[in-house]
Formats: sequence, C-alpha cells, structure tokens
Amino acid sequence: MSDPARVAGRRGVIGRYFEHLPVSELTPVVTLDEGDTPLLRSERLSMETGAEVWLKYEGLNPTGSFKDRGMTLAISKALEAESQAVVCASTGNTSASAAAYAARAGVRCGVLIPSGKVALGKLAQALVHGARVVEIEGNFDRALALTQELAANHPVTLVNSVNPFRIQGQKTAAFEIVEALGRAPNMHLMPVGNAGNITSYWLGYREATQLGWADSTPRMFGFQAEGAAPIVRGHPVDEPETVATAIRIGNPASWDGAVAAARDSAGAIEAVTDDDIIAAYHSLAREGIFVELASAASIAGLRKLHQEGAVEPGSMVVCVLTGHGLKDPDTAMRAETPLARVDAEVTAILRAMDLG
Ligand code: AN7
Repeated sequence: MSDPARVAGRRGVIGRYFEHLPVSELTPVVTLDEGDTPLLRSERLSMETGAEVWLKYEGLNPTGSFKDRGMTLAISKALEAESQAVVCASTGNTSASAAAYAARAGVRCGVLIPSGKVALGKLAQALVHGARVVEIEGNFDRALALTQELAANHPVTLVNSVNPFRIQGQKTAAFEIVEALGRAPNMHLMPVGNAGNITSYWLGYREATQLGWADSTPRMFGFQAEGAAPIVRGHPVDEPETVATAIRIGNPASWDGAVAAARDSAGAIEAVTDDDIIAAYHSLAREGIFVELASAASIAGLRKLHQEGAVEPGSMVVCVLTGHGLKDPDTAMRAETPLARVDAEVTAILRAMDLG
C-alpha cells in the first residue's frame, strides 16, 4: 500500500518521524496531519515567574487534543494487523480521537465512558464520527478495567495508552519542543491523568538526547488535581473528583512511568486545587489561549512551583496545554464576563460594552 502521508511531503507525526517510530513501509498510515503544534511564548507567565515560559498548544491537533499523536500510530498499527474494530475507555479526548482516526481508517470504534462526566464537545465528536458510545455508572478506572477485559477476550484492539503505540506516537511532542527551542527546556510541566503522556514525553526527551538533538533532559513535573491525585497520595483513589473531568482518574495505568519520569529527571508529581486550575484557565483565556480545564493544571502547577521558589529565574520552562477549550463549552459559558442583553439601540449597546 502506498504511504499517502509521505507522498504528501512527510506530514503528520508518522510522516515526519518515520525513522523514530515502530513503523515500516508496510504500515498503512492513517493520519489527519496531527502534530506540528504551536510553541507559544507567554509574556505574562514569563513576567510573573521570571522564567522564559513556553506553551505547547496541543489543543490545535486535528481533534483538539494531544491524543491524536498516539492515535495515528495506534490506528495505523491496528490496520496493519488487520484489526476490524478498536475500543477504548475514556474521560473524553481519547474517545474523540479514536472515533476520528477509526472513521478515517474505516474500522469500527467502541467507546466506554463514565456517565455524566465527559465534556459535551468530546462526546459530540465521538458520536459524529460514528463511534458506538456506551456510558456506565462508574468512573474512568472502572471503564478502563472493563475495556481491558473485553479486549482480552474479543478480536478488538485496545487503543488506550496501555497500547504501547500510543506512547510511541505521543513522544513526538518532545521532539518538536527540542526542535523549536534548539535545546531541551530546564523544566517541563504537564497535567497527569492516566499518566501515558508524561511517560511519552520523558521517552521523547531521552531519545532526543540519544539522537544528539539535545544535550540535556528537562526536570519533569506532572500535576494531578487535588481530588484525583493517587500518585501524590501514594495509593489509588476510589472516588476521584475534580472539575477537570479529563484527569478525573484514580488509578493511572502508567503510574510507574510517571513515577520514573519524575524520579529520574529530579522532578515531581504534585497536586493542584480545582480553584487554582480554574484561575489558570481564566488567565490563559485572557491571554488569548483557550484550553480545557485539565490543561490549565500545567499553569496552576507553574504558579505553585514559582511560589515555592522552585523556578530558577531565567530558566526555560515548557508547559503543555493538552486540550482545546472548545471541548467544554459548558465551563466556558460560566465565564467571568456574562452575556448582556439590551434594547436594539446604540447608547444601551455602548453602555453594555463598557464603551460609553
Ligand atoms: C486534556 O481521554 O485519559 O496522563 O480518556 O484529556 O496521558 O492520561 C485524557 C487525559 C491531560 C491526561 N489533558 O493525560 C482520556 C484521558 C487532557 C486529557 C490528560 C487527558 P494522561
């Protein structure tokens, strides 16, 4: 089969990092041209912390989250293995991405989600791409256990990040950061849910040094929400709770990967409060950057480390913004500036706009 990704000039993460991923000429590449996302400098956060703060805006992937980097690989490999169907459990973004890439590949997709805890945009994506979406009364951890059980006994491919191809695909974000900066940052900050992504970044940064693209690796800092912080507590949390539903996870599958990343890089896994996550969400929005709540955990974490005196002045810091704000319109509609309704008349309109 021809490889349309490379014919089109090496686009998508498989096209651009072909030599560094477990693919061959025989792999049918399923891509939506994911990756190559912006690395934005934040003047505000740089001023606030005294560091040089860069934001890896993963919300600009095709389905609006970082999951696409891993999903292009997981679905391509599923197709290579002639799988007819894929399944996943999800807090939302994995299901949106799996549904889109499965549709692209022409394979069936089944999704298991915790009832009432998936943001509207993510659910809409899974449905519109034709996935069979099933809700359970139970959290993500239960859904993942059930999906793993199901995949072990039926001819379907599991595309959660326990699938090693997901981790491989997601490491490409670290490659892009090193390319954009010409070096590795001093500190790398990100949200942690099921802990696949921090495992991926740590792999990517280490490979970047082995390849000679960088001569150091960053200290890795992962942030869980206070009410869903099993790694910080040192034991699984039976009933995780947080406004950041994407990371409402009590027993992360890649727990060991997260611990190793923090330990081996002299970093840490820490918790941030829902209030601090919400504050960070609004301050990013006021800087023109729209993310979902879970992504704002990176910025809440940056502020926490800064307050603890752990951010060196002048050091280079990358914060990952994992998902787009449009994923969760319900949260956005509770914004600080409410919608105004006035008579169709210029004076009243100006007054309502604070302009007259
Ligand atoms: C926006 O979609 O687990 O630590 O099922 O959607 O790699 O799990 C999503 C996780 C961070 C945490 N930010 O990443 C799912 C799911 C956003 C996310 C995370 C998720 P991991």
